[in-house]
Amino acid sequence: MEYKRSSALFAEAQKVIPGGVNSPVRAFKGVGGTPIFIKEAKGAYLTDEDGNQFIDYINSWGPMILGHAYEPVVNAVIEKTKKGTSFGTPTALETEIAELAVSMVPNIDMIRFVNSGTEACMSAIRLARGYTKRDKIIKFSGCYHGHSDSFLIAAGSGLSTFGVPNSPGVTQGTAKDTLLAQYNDADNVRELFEANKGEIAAVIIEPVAGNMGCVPPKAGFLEAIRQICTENNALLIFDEVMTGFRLAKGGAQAVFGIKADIVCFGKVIGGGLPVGAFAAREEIMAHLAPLGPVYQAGTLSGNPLAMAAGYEMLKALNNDPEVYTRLEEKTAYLEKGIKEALKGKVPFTVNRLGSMISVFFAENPVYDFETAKAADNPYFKTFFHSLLNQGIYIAPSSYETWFLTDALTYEDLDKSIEAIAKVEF
Ligand code: KE4
Repeated sequence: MEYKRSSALFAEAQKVIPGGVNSPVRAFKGVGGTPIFIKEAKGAYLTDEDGNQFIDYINSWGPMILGHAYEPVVNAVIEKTKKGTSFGTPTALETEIAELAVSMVPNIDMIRFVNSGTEACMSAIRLARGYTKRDKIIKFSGCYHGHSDSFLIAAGSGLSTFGVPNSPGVTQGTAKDTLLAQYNDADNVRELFEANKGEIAAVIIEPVAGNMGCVPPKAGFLEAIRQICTENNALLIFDEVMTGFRLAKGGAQAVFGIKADIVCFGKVIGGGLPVGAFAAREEIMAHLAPLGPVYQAGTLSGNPLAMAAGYEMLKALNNDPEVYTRLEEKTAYLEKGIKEALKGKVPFTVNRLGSMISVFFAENPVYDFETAKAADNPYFKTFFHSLLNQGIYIAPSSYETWFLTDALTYEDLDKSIEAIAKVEF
């Protein structure tokens, strides 16, 4: 494949945009080479500026669960645009999408819309801190909740239970209130609560991790975290920016039958436009301004275009619950094909839950950040570029999950499996 146009565009972009991208993972730093510039997309397919076509397994990092340029979303946004794009006032559509989301997701009474997953998670921990009047939070190594300061934290050294900044610009003052735990290790969470009695406001978790590659929870892990939070009067925050409306209509809460106290959304809920949200039972949400003292705001929160896109997306998913069965079957088919294609060639393991799937080039099972790190190796780079050159676009990092779209046909899946079988390591 030729990437001449993308290369030229990348050179231009780097002169005026840091790294040539508006979000770091797009720069292909994890795999090397030049990022491809996409010109247009439809259904399961991307077309880049050189006219190359790709089967898309990223789908804008999750939102395009029904395929790119999904007609009802496109038409709704066009019609809405003609009536004005933003008013900074309440609109009826915000109530309609809020009512629909509340009807689809268990255990929430109210929802507040924002413009990104970062904003949703940042606001959720502020709400949890305001509600519990405690300062500390627990997050898990390898989980990502957006780029607000409290989350850009690495594990502290040795026995220290509090975190250290993992980005310049994050202060020690912020880092000391974020504790790091190992994913799938409930005892580690218990130890942190023991060492910080009465000080922890919340545990925030990706119920199925997707930012160290796809790492599902071990049996009983989420139940244990739920119980520990309840015993310690701390809130359990499910970051469902990836899993929300993807794993099921009701997201991970519905899949695992676990009640979180606050749930964060992004990606699918916006149908491809900038939308995040956080939701909880009324007793918690009543603490939010203007009702309560916990401040949170946004000029374009709930704007008409994003709400139009999100509403059409949620309506489509709500009216066709079979979509989740189709996605389960397609992703299981792909998983089987990947295993057959790679068997005996390289050390690998595949993690999957629903339509989230990752291939790790590691001998052993991957169940947390430490074991995921073992898979960040040259095999992945070879795999990525070989597939790209065969017209298959997967995430340009072994720390990302693939997101399937229902627009994929079994012919697309077979083509993808054949391409995987042709990779030469
Ligand atoms: P945004 O602020 O990027 O909309 O959402 C942050 C976020 C929060 N929580 C989870 C579980 C997430 O996966 C994300 C964002 N995911 C990344 C993919 N690893 C988005 C891609 C990017 O950073 O460009």
